[in-house]
Amino acid sequence: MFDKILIANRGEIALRVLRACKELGISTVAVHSTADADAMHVRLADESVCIGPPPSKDSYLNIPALLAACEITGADAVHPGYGFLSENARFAEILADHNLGFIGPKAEHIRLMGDKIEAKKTAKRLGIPVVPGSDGAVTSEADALAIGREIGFPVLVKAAAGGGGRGMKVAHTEADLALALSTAANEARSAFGDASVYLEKYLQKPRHIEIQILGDGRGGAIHLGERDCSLQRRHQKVWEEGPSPVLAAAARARIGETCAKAMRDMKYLGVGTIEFLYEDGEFYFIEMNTRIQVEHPVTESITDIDLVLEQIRIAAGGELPAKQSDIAIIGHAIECRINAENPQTFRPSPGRITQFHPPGGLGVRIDSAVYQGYVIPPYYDSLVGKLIVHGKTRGECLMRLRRALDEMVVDGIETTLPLFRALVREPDIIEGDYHIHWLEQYLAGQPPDAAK
Ligand code: MV4
Repeated sequence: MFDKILIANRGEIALRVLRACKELGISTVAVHSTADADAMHVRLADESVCIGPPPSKDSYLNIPALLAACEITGADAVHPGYGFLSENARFAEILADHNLGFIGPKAEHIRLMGDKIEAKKTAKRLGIPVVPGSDGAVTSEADALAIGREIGFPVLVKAAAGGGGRGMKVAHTEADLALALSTAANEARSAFGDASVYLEKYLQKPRHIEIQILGDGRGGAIHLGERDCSLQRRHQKVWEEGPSPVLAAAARARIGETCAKAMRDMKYLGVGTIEFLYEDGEFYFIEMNTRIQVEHPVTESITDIDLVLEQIRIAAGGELPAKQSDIAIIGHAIECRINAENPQTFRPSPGRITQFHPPGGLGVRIDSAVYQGYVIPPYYDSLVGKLIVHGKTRGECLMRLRRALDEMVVDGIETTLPLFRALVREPDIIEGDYHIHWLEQYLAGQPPDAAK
């Protein structure tokens, strides 16, 4: 096991990692920018090192400064959290070159899944269902037209180097295809320096359902069920829940086992998430994330497995926490991402939190690094905290969530709490009847399309 872990992150995820380290008896090193000197992760860690000025590229993304911090403190491993360097294959390799552990997957798997075309080819080869489309990049308009006719319109042109929805264009008919191709390629070139695009059948009203997996790097892997993350705004998840309101146990076992088998075949190491679009009872692979995700507490709540702690154990060469047959889905969990933003315009609202009262009670968890008097700096993401509620049933979970949201106080800044207080009272949300476009339609003041 590691003796001392450097946490290359900030905010609630830095605290989350710290908690797992404490339970494992591992010493912790916090790193921080000059803007984060008063941050909670700095206070709670055993040691801390200032690694640079506020901009992320000069601090939390500054690899030489992080290596120096490891050297100074004698840390023997780095936990990257999410975002920042968590999916940087080069960083994982550099750490290995310096005899430092990286708490994450093998560098080759990070690199593979970072390339959307290669990821899709790999998924297909491993038996994971993918969206019908081109085999790799499309190189001419004529090829694209032939593929479009084969899979049927509408089609979606996606950037190979994309992700997070950037560089995507829908072609509703054959007549739209040429413009969609050139626009997507141009956007991809300027955004990523890579103009390669590929084609997929456009799914009109799918849900976003992702499978959590855990691999030991030696050919053992299990799945921990799914999270439904369909409620998003501008490709930012807002509300995540598990199990999905639309997935039966048999369907979960089937897609879960397909994912676990694929991870066994590739000897995947650590935690990972396989993202799917789900429409008319079918799963279609879109991406794989090779990091711990923001919404991991949903899965922790319904499986009673500490994903961050297990991530650390596995990175140190340990065993998986359970056999697949020992994993059970217990009740229902919902996570709300509470951001420091105007609840209508979503404009960031940094500043001092004058009053802070987190809700409590049975089934209520808050993952947050803020405190009363804390000043949210303007340089980083606007997450104030995550409210995660668990119940025996979805109904009980919603009941507790409504109560917890009403009880929570965050004053001095604007937050998205009012949005969640409205959402938990929306009939479609109560029914679980939503899809990936539901939230944007709702926020635009349109009655959202029915899910089916
Ligand atoms: C799609 C799609 C429809 N059809 N692919 C958006 C981000 C990227 N990760 C995948 N995305 C999509 N891919 C096909 N073939 C619709 C989306 C999409 C989306 C996906 C998940 C969650 C929210 C979304 C919002 C808009 C579009």
